[in-house]
Order: sequence, then structure tokens, then C-alpha cells
Amino acid sequence: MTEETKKTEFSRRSVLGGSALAAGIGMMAVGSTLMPQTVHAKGKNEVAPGDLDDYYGFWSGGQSGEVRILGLPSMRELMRIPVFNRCSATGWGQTNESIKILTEHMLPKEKKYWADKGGFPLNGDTHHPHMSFTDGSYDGRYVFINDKANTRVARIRCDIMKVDKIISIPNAASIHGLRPQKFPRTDYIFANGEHRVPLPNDGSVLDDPSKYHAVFSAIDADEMKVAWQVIVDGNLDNVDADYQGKYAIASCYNSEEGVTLAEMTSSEQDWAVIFDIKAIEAGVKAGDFKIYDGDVPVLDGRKGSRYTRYIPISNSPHGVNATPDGKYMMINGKLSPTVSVIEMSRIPDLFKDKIKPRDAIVAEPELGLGPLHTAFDNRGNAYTTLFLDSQICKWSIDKAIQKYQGKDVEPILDKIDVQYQPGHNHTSMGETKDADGEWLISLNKFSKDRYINVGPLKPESEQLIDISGSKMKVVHDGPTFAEPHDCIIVHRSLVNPKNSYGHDDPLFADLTAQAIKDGFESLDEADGIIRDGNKVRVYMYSMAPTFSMEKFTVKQGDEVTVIVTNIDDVDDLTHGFCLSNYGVAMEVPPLGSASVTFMADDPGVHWFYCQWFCHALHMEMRGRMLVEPK
Ligand code: CUK
Ligand code: CUA
Repeated sequence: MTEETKKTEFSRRSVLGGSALAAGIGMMAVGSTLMPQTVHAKGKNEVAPGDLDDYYGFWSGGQSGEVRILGLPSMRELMRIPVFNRCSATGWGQTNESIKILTEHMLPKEKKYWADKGGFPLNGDTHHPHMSFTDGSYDGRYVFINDKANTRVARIRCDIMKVDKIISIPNAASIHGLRPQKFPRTDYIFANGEHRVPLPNDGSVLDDPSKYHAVFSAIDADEMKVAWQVIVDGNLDNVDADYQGKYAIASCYNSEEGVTLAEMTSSEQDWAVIFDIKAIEAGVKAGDFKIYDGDVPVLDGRKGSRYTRYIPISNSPHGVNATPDGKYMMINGKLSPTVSVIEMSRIPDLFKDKIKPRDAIVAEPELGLGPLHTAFDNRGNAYTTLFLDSQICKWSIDKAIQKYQGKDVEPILDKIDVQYQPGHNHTSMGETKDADGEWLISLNKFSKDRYINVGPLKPESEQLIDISGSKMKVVHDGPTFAEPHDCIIVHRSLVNPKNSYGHDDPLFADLTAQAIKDGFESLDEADGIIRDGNKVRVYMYSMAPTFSMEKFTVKQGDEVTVIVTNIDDVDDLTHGFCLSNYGVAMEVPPLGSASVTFMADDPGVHWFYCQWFCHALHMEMRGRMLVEPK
């Protein structure tokens, strides 16, 4: 076969499903123009133009610092939510409202460090997006996301799909694993500080590993404040919460507590550490803690503590995943070919020291090389990514337990190649008690030959896999930019965003208060210039296709704040405000406001315009700022 015919063969096969294949090829021989449209069997994942998806996918954006929303099963990217990154389209990182969110919960020492460097970092590294839970399933209120790069946690409001809180985590270094409490509701977000750092980290310690600690944090999800922290042995990696609201379990590597790679991987046994939430809360009440940075109680959960138990797991475990029935917790082996299955009902006895730590393990199937993360369907099956084998392994949890008990059964049910080297995977609703067993996403670290070449930096690759049958089936390949570590797949019935903000949204409380102080009746009627020394506030509203102010005048050296309120009560009518050659641009959402502050240093006439397409006369939606020379 020549390269050309191979390609035709391939594309024909991907169009024609299974039994239609033979008929299709027969017809092609007669002449491809005769092939009737009806031969094209509608794939289960096909969402026709105009049709809506069944699921929201929330994707981390890795080192891009953002979160993305996809529709599934079409895999269409629907929206990007700037979180820790600077966004040119929306003005995130430039508007006063976003700067407040980015800076208000920084630690005092961070504020000091960033004071002369723009105020806050412009990068992030998002790994683990998770939605808030009520009673073991998603409740559609929030999505939480970690920032490994700058040790932060953010919360996204799902009614407007924007971030409303970002907090810095004291005492810890590099927040990696992140999970919400599942039951009875998400009171806490659990967050792993991955890197061990000296505590306190004041520059007096470098090479004394005994002074280095990894810190586990519980964040009050409603207040977005760290409630308590626990020091543990080893490095913290991933974490999951149980379905009873009693325990959180984290994987730990580097039990050697080394600071170099050779030291970190020398031991055969690392561990999973279990946190007893009620015991920790009692310890906080009893005053059994120290305070370091940030006014947060820090408890000692190192070996021998009543707050924790350590279960030995083979070298460098990684993913931690609770089964939808709440019975088991999977610890994925990474450098070991196994997944260790912890039975949650044995944990109380472990804390009472009635059983030995390893007695909590009820199965340890050998699945293949490089198991990183496990996802679940609603039929008792687990799906584990094998990084080194570039495969997904489907296995039966019951059979793995039977095998561990010595029965002659094979837990592995199916293996499928993915392209290539998967990290996380995730099933539809699979981290909730409502796992539905329809879809699996494999997030692959390399795309190699799957797409046309775009230069030395290649996209990563994600694949959609139909898991509703007995055999897994890859039905879609898609490229992704840097680098979705993880995702969740949420049924669309659980998410209900608004179409416009409303001026009473808490996001605009500061602007409203200022507008009233400045003598306006409300924010949406604010239209005029307020001079306050060299501070100038320019209020205008936008209504397609005009700004209420055609021109305004300020003086060179003024600190100008432009406040734009969009009074168009029409779905999907976003305006913008972009000030030419001043580097200023922001999104002005329906029935919402945005403000930006800049120095009017450059004298002359400067056009501002609406940069979000809004009307047939969108191009004409503009005005002038005159900066008078000093
Ligand atoms: S981690 Cu990246 S593949 Cu940050 Cu959840 Cu496992
Ligand atoms: Cu308003 Cu474009």
C-alpha cells in the first residue's frame, strides 16, 4: 500500500463504523460519489452542528495557569477561565476587580516581595480542578483549582464561570494534590504542599533535611481561609476524600526525606497517609498546635501522631482515587506496576491500632508499567492509566480482591493503547457517587505523530474513550495546549450559569459604593468625571453601539480610573473597553461593570474602542481621551 492509499483507507474506516465498513468499501468501488449519506452511522460521541453536549468538562490548563470548559462528548472547547494568568481578552490581571481577587489574600511577606514587581505573579500551574460536592455528588456551585507554581488555591463561581477568590497557602510550598470534601458537603478543600521546606523558612536552613516539612492544608471552602494544617513525613503528592466526611488520604513519595533525586527514590517503600478529620478538629480545639506563618494552627501529624496513620506503599505512589461506592481508595503505584486498594471500613480499626497498616490493603493488582491515576464506572470497574505502557487498563475491583485472597482469577478485563503516555484520566461523573460509566478521558503527555507538525513545541493529546461496552473504544483525538493534568466531567443538568450579572453582584460592590460616594444614584446610571486631586474617575455606560461618553479630558500625570457599566440586558452582549497604545483592555459583561486604572502620561488624543464584537456598528463604538500636556 502506498502512503496515499493507506490514508484513504484510514479515513474511510474512521467514517464507517464496524458493520457498515464492508458495504461502504463495496460502494466505494462503484464510485465514491454514489455513497449515500445514510451509510455514515452517527457515532455515539457525535454532536451535530446546533446540538448541545451532555456534559461540561472542566479542564486544568497546567502551566498556562487557566481553566477551560469543554463540551462532551463533542470535545469542543467552549470557554477559557483566566485564573492565575494574565488574559488579554478579558483584562484578567489588569482590571481593578481581578487585581483585588489576585492580591487581597496574599500573605504579608508576599505582598512585600511583589510590591515593586507589579503586585502579584502572572503565572500559575493548575493541575486539579474539582467541583464542590453535596451528599457525595457535584452541586454546581464552585470549581476549585490549585496553583503549584505559587502555592495558591482559587475558587471559580459556576454561576458566572469566573474566579471569585484566590488564597495563598502559608507554611506549605507548591500546592499540588487538591480535593473537596464529598460528604456531607464540601466544608473543606484538602490541599497538599508538595515540596518540603524548612519550617519556618527564613533562610537559616538549607542542608538539614530534618528541618524540612511537607504541610497538608484544610481550607474552609465557604470562607476560603485555611482552617488548619498538618505536618507529615515525606513529600505530599495527590489526595482524595472519602464518602463519609471522616478521612482524607494522600500519597507520599520521598519517605527517605531526601533533597536530591537519588536520595528521594532510594527507598522501596513510601506510604499513603490518612488524616482523621474529627481528631484533627478536636486537636485544634484543644490547642495542640503551633503557629508559624499566617495565623493558622499547624498540628504535628508525623509518624506516631494520633491525627494520622501511614500505610506503606511501594516506591513513589501517585494518584489517589476513591471508588464511587465509597468502599475503597486506590493508591496508584507509579514506579511500582501495582495499584494498592485500601478498604475504607478498616480505617477506624487502623486508628485504634487493632490492625496493622498493611492490613488495610485488600488488593494490589499488577496492571502494567507506570500506573498514575484510576477512574471508575458504575459497574465495579476501574480504569488505570499506564504511563510507560501508553495504555489504559480496565480491571475488576472485585476480582482484584479475590485474587489477593488467593483465588485463581484475572482482574484485568481489557487494555487499550492511547497516544501517548497518559497521566490523568477521568470518567463521566466518575469521582462522585453518580458515576455513570459512559465516557473516559485520557490526558496524554505526548502527541508525537497524531497531528500535523507545528514546530518543536508539540501539543499534548487527549482522547475520548467510550467505556459503555465491554471493550474500551477510542472515539476522538484532540490536541491540547499546555498542559491539562486533570479534568472532571459533570452532567450538564448540574450546572446552571447565568446569562448576565446583575448590578447587585458582589463583584461590583466596591464600584457601586464608590459611585454612590461620587454622587451617582447607582452604578448603571453613573456617567461623568470625578476629579479628586490627580486621581480622576471616568464613569460611563455602554449600550450597543455607543459609549455614553464620546470624549473626555484628563491632564498629563493624572491617575485615571475608567469605570464602564454595560446596561445592555441582552444575552451574549459583551462590550469591551480598549484604550489604544496604553495597553489597556477589558471585557464589560452584560449587566456588569469593569474598571481599570492607569497613568495618563502620554499627552494627545487617544482613541478608546469596544474590542468585543457587539453590533453591526461595533467598529464605530469608540471615543477619545484627550490628555492635556502639563
Ligand atoms: S498530577 Cu500530573 S499526571 Cu499534578 Cu495529578 Cu498525575
Ligand atoms: Cu460594544 Cu463592540
